[in-house]
Amino acid sequence: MLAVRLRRNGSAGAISADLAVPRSHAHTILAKGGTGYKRPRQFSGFLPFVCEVAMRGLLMSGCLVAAGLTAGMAFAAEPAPLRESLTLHADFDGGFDAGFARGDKRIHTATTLMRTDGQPGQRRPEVVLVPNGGRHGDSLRFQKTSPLVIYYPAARNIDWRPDDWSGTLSLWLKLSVPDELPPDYADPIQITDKKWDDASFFFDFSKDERPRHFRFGVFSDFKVWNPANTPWEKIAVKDRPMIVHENPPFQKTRWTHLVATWSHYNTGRPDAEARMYVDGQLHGTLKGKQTLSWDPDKTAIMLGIAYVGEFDELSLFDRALSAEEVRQLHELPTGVGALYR
Ligand SMILES: [Ca+2]
Repeated sequence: MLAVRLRRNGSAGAISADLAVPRSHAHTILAKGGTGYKRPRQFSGFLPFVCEVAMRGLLMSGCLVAAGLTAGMAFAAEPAPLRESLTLHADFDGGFDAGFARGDKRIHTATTLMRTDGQPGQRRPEVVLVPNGGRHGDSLRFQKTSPLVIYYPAARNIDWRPDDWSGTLSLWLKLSVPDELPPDYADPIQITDKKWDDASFFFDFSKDERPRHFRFGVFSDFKVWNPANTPWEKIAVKDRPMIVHENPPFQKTRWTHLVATWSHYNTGRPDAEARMYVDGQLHGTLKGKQTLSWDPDKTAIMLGIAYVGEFDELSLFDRALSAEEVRQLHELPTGVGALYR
């Protein structure tokens, strides 16, 4: 019969409580008044005193337990710090392997996009580190394209879940799109266990438009997003599962920050949502049910597919960061490495 409602007040995290009790007990408990607590009424005499003490002890115990439970729930609802949500970070400072990884931190190379012969090691000779050329520290430079594929295994490096899956992808690029980028589609990153249009995420550059569009593609299982098997060219642009930037700000002389978040994937519900942020600002949103069925052991975080340009600060998180957190990420003075070193 005791109801306790607790609130977190302000940034100091102070707890306040409203107590509601049956009217018959109202005379025996501490009640909120003014800036503190006071007893509104008291009985006189020994028996009422004993009853009051007993009741106060009981109610205070109940209040403390309820306060602890409710406060615990309130704090549990707070997002985890960025460092606790990080699942992978590759800064390319002095090496190709990730600096932080919940899974395998080693970069791998395969001879095809299907990666059936992938092995640890960086075996694309035209992919080099640029000392002190990065957004922070060194960077990765794709000097020309190659049929070889470099990637990080996705298992545990992305917190993929078969139900209610959320996450964040963050990276920085630097390039002159008209002067450097090859004429075909170019994917600085693509994450899938199959192919680009079947349970896949990617950032890519379109090939036909001028200026070339930069896009965050979100492709559910092929049979989910394209059950009629409609040819890609016949799908209207507005119906394609992508967030598109038609005039992206890439330059040869400055780094551009790209972030994608996704939330409530693999629920079967329509409240799933993806967002793309460019240089810390929300650029677009893609709403609607998404189902990406992965075999985590076959999924790969592939870098630089048909891409030429620079790349730095690859980060993945196990939840969808808020707009404010994306801004914080954008402004980290020495990069994501400072979160865990
Ligand atoms: Ca770096």
